[in-house]
Amino acid sequence: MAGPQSLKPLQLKNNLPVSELAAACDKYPKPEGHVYSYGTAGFRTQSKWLESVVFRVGVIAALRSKRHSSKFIGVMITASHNPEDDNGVKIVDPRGEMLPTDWEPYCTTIANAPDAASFLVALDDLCSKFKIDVSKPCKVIYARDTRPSGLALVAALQLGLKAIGCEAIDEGIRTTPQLHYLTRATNTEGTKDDYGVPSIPGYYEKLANAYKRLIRRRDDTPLVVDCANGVGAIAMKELLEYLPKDFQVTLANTDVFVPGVLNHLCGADFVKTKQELPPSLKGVLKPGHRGCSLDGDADRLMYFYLDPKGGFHMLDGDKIAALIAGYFVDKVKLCGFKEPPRVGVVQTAYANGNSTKYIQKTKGLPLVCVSTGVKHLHHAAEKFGIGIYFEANGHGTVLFSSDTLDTIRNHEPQTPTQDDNTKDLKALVDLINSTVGDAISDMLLVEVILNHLRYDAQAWDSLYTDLPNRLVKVLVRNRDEFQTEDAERRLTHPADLQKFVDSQVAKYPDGRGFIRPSGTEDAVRVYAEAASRFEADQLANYLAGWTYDFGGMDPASRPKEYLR
Ligand code: 16G
Ligand code: MG
Repeated sequence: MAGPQSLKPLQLKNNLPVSELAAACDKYPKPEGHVYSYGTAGFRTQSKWLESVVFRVGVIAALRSKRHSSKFIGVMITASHNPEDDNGVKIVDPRGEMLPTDWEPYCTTIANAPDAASFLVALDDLCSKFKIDVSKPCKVIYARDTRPSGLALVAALQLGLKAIGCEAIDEGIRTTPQLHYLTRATNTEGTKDDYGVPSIPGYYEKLANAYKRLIRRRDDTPLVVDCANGVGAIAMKELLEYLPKDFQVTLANTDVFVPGVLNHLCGADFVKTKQELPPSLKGVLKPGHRGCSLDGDADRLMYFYLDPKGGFHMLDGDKIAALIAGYFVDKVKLCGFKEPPRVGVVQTAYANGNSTKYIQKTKGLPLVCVSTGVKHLHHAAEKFGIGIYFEANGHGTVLFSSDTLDTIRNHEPQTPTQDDNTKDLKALVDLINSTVGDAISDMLLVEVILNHLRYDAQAWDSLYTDLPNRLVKVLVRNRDEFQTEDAERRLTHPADLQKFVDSQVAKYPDGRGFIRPSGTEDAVRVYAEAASRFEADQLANYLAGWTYDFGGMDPASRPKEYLR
């Protein structure tokens, strides 16, 4: 271990508090042989491997704050929908966005530095590369989800912040989107971009007041919310104190501090991957009710309902995007703007083919497809006046450009209809958490739209019919051997595998398929859709079988459901 003494010969270019950082680093030694990577969801792995990483993230976040004129940087400790024993950490930028990609490799290098000396050298490189003035003050705001490992990780984070002399606000147990909100609201307080009162009551009041301005007479159809036994349960209970008493809701899976139940057989990821009702909702969700599931950190949302025969129907991120997009395009028309903001939609390759068709052909909206991961969707959505982005897995939100916000603010309606709709649009801006996908804000938005359109779940579902699809996770020797282009819709390597995909897909009516390396797991994902359930499954299994073999795995151990 490198103690402060052994650091004497280090020649650093930046005036970092070397001895404080080195002493603190030695308290959280990096586990030998473990390799970390700052990916789509920050650092994420089993919680027992994370203390050294979270300590170092504290220091990086502080440096990012120095880089950003001492604005608050957010740090969220969560592993979202992953198992309870996992945890993770990610950095949130001043306006609530994700950390820019050019910092990611530096985070990875810093996390993997084997000892204090190399940790300091890596920090020094970061400071030089991004011209960080180390003498500036720094501020970090942080929160964690309900995972039991969160407390020890917070202690590691605090030591990192202390070692670099960072001012810090501990927000305790919060949803990921709440932390994004707090980061932006704290940084914009009292400015022309004021995002709201920078407190948790401020967050609930902003959402609840906007909801009250929007909602017309409510029908009596109850909503069942599956809180995944996670932090969303706490937030939902708190929010209900601010909502009108006639907001009929049943909260399910709210066992926040019972070990082992987080995301277990419930939550948005369970619903999306299994395409079935969480067993705990049997008998709770009745035909005609609406149900929705949050994930473990409440940034993803899935809706569903039972038909009169009890059949399960899922309304995923694509259905949510279609509902919101159709609603916004009509709303904007009704406001009577001289220069209406351009409404557009961003999806990924996973978007159901029929959702894409509905948005482009039926609603006539511009649509772009980008690589998986919120940062890609968010940036693409910023290019529209009103940019709606959703992943099929239920993560998404709506962004309003600053020009659009000015247009709405300065608009002078000429008729009572224009006036009503402009008021609605102003309230929608407040209802939506634009910093990041927010399951709770999205849920209120869906409830408002269904209320305005007088849709029940079935009417919403009938906007278009999902093409049957199948997602398969395939283990391979090395996922880096799989490289893609065209927003992950085509493989550049192995090129022969892409030729096979093309030849297979062509055989299926409405067939579509792609293969991409996962950004969060050591595996490759295979997606296929086709006109019938049987064909979608068959196409996915063919692609999986070939992926397995091209991935350097032993054909003799190929799972029997894969086809060749
Ligand atoms: C992360 C992403 C999510 C994406 C998923 C894909 C964020 C905040 N989350 O959870 O958007 O859908 O990764 O995982 O960006 P995969 O690369 O393993 O398929
Ligand atoms: Mg999540």
